[in-house]
Amino acid sequence: MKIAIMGAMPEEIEPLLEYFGEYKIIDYAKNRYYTLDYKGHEIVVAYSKIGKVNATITAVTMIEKFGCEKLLFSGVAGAIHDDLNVGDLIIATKLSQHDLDITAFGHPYGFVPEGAVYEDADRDLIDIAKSVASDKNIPIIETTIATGDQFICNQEKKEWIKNTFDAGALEMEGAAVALACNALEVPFFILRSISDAADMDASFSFDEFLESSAKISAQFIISMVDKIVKIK
Ligand code: OS5
Repeated sequence: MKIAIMGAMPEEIEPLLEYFGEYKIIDYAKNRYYTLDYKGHEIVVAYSKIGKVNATITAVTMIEKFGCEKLLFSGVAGAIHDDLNVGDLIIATKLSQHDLDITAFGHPYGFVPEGAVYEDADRDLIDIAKSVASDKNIPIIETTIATGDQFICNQEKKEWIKNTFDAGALEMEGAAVALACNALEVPFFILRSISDAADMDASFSFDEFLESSAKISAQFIISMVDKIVKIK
């Protein structure tokens, strides 16, 4: 089993590399890929750099060049739901691109012809996450994630995303990873820990909590990998 674990920023994968310890480095297409053996399974770790296009390049590279058969994303997100707090873990059930707009042609936001407004995450990986959460007594929230090439730090914009996509959290890469993985028929899972509330204080909260929230997400991903390699 070859498993991809990706983040968008260095801080999102550093706790993983620290935990796994020994790795080889392969530089490809202006990105660095860390390959390692874990309990007899191959793992490829990388951060994509920020945004949907970078995330797509990395996800496709991990699948097509490195042959990864499952992809796990670990990182941070802005909260939409008022009951989410910094450090809370959310898992995406489905994802949508909130900045995709050809509504001028009568289509809904997030939709292009031959596509869909939402991309579903893999049910089996979600079930593994739920079983890890239950084993370890860690609360996780299943929700829709909205993705766009914008750092959201505005209450009005956040409300619009909430009302248009019924999303509980937002970020800048997940739906791109989802689209790439579903197109290539590779099961994927998106985990995020809340770093901010996507409001006027978001950039300050993000700077303060990026590292700690990224660590919370990475620790959960490691437990999931342990469960995945036990099943296989
Ligand atoms: O990857 C981006 C999306 N992430 C999730 C997220 C988010 N997305 C949208 N809106 C929000 N309110 C969100 N909260 C969490 C996080 C990340 C956001 S973009 C942050 C950019 C911060 C930064 N800019 N420069 N540096 C850091 C330093 C630097 C310099 C050179 C190379 C790398 C980093």
